[in-house]
Amino acid sequence: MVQKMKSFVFVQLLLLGSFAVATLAQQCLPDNERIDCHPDSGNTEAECLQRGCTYCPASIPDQNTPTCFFPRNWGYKMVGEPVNTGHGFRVALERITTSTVFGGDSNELNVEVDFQSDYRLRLKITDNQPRWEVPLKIDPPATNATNPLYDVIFVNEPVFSLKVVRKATGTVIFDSSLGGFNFADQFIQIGFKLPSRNVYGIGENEQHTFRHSFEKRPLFGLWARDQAPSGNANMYGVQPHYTVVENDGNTHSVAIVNSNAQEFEMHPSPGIVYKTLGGVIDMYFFLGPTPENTAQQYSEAVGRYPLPPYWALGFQLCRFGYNNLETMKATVDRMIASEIPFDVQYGDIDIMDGNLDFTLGPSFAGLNDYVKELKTQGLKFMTILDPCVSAVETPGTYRPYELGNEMDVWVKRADGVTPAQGKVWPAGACYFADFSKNSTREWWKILIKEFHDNMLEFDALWIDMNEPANFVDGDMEEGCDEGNSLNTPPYVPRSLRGDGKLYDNTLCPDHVDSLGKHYDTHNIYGLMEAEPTIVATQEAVGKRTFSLSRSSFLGLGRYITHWLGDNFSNWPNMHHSIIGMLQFNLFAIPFVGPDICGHLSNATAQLCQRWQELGAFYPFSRNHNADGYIEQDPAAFNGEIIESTKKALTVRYTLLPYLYSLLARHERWGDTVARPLWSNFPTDSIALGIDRQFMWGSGILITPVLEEDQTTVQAYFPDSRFYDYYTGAEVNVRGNYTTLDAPLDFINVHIHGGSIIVTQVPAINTDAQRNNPFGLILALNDNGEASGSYFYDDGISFDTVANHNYFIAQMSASNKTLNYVSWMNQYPGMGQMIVDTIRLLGASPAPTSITVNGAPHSNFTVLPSGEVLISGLNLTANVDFIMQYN
Ligand code: MIG
Repeated sequence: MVQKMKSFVFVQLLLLGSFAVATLAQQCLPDNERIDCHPDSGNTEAECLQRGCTYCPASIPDQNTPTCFFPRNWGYKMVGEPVNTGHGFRVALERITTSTVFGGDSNELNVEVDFQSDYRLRLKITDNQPRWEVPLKIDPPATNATNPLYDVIFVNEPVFSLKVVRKATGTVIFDSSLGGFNFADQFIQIGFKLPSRNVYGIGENEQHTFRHSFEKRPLFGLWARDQAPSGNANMYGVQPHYTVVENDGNTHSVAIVNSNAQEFEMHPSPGIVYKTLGGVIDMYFFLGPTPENTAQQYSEAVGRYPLPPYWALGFQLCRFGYNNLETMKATVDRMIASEIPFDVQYGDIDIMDGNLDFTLGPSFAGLNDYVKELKTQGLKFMTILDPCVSAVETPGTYRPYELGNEMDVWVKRADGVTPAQGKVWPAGACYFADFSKNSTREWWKILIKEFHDNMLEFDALWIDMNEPANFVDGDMEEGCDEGNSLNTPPYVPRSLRGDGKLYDNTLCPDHVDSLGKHYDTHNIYGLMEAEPTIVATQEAVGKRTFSLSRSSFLGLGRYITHWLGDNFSNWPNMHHSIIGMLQFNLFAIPFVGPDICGHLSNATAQLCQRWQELGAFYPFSRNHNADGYIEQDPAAFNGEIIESTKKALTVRYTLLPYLYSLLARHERWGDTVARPLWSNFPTDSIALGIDRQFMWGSGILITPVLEEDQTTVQAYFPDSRFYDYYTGAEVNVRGNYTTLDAPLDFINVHIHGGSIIVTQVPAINTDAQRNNPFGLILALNDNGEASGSYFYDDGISFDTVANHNYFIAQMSASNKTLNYVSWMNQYPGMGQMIVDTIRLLGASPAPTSITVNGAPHSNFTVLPSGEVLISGLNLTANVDFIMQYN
């Protein structure tokens, strides 16, 4: 077919008869090797040739193959030989192409490859001129490079390119000979081939499959935007980071530290064509080789998410538009009455007076007393702040504005003096806080502290609208000056929403903050707000807390976490939420989840039922609704939905110490928490494509129903032992799909053989549950072995890890013996905790006698599934024990 099309095109061209066209036909590159040389509008043959590019129809129609593409010899050549720097190489480049795409090309470049450790490589390309570089904190690797997992190969024909090779396998994990390399003031592009089509990550966009498709060259634009999911539109955050599972299961990831407006094109070679409108090329490669090694190495560089308070793992409830305290109370009351496990209640901007930060409106008078009352019941309260502060209140009445003026905290217009005027939720103009400034951070801290001490004893704060979102384009009074190339760059990626305007629904690119131009700093606005917010909230609250941010950038997870932003109450969005959750785990922001039951539009009862079931397994589990839609807290629905929500959340609460341990592991080692099946089974080719199931750590597999009116679900089980969480029965399918029953009130959960999982007797909230007895699920693998560990602390003090105030148990089972060892025993409360039950799965034939520390223990039953349920152990949790089952 391909051959046929090619010759067809060729014959057509020859028939045209002109020499020029025949020459062109000879220069035609195969479709899969072309990189678009005319991504901007106007794409005639004449315009293409004028630009110095090649014009030629595609061989195969309808694949978004460019007809105007870069010739192979477009780019730069090395000047002299690469210089060994002792920790890598430096190469000088000079531009050999006289044509230009958008002008402003740099003629001389400097390429640095820095062998930072055996597993971490940095590639940086600059033009030796002062240019914007992201002030991102990158931590050094634990060890220097002594025997790197990679080689770097420089190529100079037909132009400069480089390859990164995985030494152990010879796999070329990066190869920029794909071409189309440009380095111009406002247009940098690098195209590179990838070693497989198993590519994940890149955000934030709505993605319909976790593994990327390369068909028709999908585009992902990155420019932080207040944008609910709509196709692959650019959304709230910017995460230029992708992970590749190579064809043999080795894994690597790459972060591109660039904060300008940018675009990833999934190129059919397979490869990526990366474009950015500024900054430099600064890429970090993490060589793994396992998926979890890769996540650990990436998070080591950009920072790991600190352990949240234990209560943050509980179920949380929010809505925009309770509108008054009575409605909020009625909602909480019915939650409590229905006995749905529940830890955190939120107040959104409707608790404010006229949507003004740091105020309480008259319809929420009495909220502070209510919050105090909630705390006596073990509940927590969280509220919200927006970054644009009303600038039009009566003088003397609004301290945030007046103190802000005094402390000079605002983002400025291009003159660097006048505050930029935005329009968001408050009635009139507002000024955007410039969080890159010390004075602003100080101001934010003062206000958060005063708000907490004088008005509302919140336990945590949530920051929204920090893309930053603006309801007008640019400055409310002036718009944006269209006469400069920051506001109207020569090229804006066509995948970005906003009709080619970077300032659509945000500030003007020529607005300024203390770091530079909004053109460069836009995408780190949320990151800049994150640190002062968590620092101030910790100081105000005086205990461990956590915070959510809508916008994100590389490294946000070092400070705070992210919820997936607005979504829709529909079935496809429920599926996509799994993809978003898995992505943010790859981005080192593991404590993540979407708005359960969907934010925008009315949730149906069945959708909300299924979503609450799935939602019990998001690391961050919060139901949140937008104003104007029907109530969707689980207790608002009928008894069946209440019951199934309760059931699913009871599983969550039973597994909370396991979830907490996974988060502790992330903080310490950088592992993912919710992860795709391929993280545990990277050589399983089916697992590589699965995004309707996911795992917690390596121990738990979750298989939700994601479609309406279905009471069965297709579940894939990798070639390993799995057990039904509820019955303990072993799954009788391996390395294959099977159909599972999934009645409306039920979510399938399975335990992976080889794991030892800690559980806890559940209660109505974590406050009531925290000291309940632990249990273990001991799920044997094919060799009759299993292992695991768990972490526990007081769940609320600062820095328990840094201060060594925690407990870790190491557990391993083999030869019909479980060894439970307290590996770290510095949490004083642990002596009051007990391990009371063990569910032994996969012991066959079933044991007839059980001993604990040599003494017979008769309190056990063999269930019909084969599970051995051992009860009444009453073992002090920080004392080592040995259990034998024969
Ligand atoms: O323009 O604070 O994504 O979670 O409820 C909407 C009101 C502003 C957007 C957030 C949403 C929140 C809402 N906010």
